[in-house]
Amino acid sequence: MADTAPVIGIIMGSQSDWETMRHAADTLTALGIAHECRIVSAHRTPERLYDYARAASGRGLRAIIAGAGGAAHLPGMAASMTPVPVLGVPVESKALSGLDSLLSIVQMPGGIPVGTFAIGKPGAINAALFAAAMLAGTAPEVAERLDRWRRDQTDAVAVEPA
Ligand code: RP5
Repeated sequence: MADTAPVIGIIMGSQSDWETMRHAADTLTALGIAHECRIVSAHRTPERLYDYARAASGRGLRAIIAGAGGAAHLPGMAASMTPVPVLGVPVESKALSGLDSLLSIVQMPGGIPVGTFAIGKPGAINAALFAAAMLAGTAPEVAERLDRWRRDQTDAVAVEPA
């Protein structure tokens, strides 16, 4: 997979977001989907964000998973500069437990959509699964791996509590 061009970009506002966003990366790895991970901050590295978003479509990215916390403008800013669908993951913040991140990402004014997921690890996992589902329509091998992932999840649920 290392030799395959990434089709999903995972971006995050800070190194401190990696603890959350690595779950998106792990999920894509489990599904055999080529991806890349980058630290791209809307306010600390705005030119890096501009360059990343502007190049995304031409580089073949099919979705961008963007995680940020606090005044989390990364997903919306990225979405404003690319036609590639952006899936936003609100990272749990220290001050407000991620409610600030969630509202910053979900409350986009009409016109520039950002698909918004749950706060923290569940959101990172689900953003990756959603990206996989987006690819599955044109990639039968991804559809098959996603089906298997869901079957395995179902099989792992015990009938009785231990
Ligand atoms: C945001 O500020 C990042 O997405 C991160 O969640 C938050 C805190 O960043 P650090 O101060 O930990 O670098 O831009």
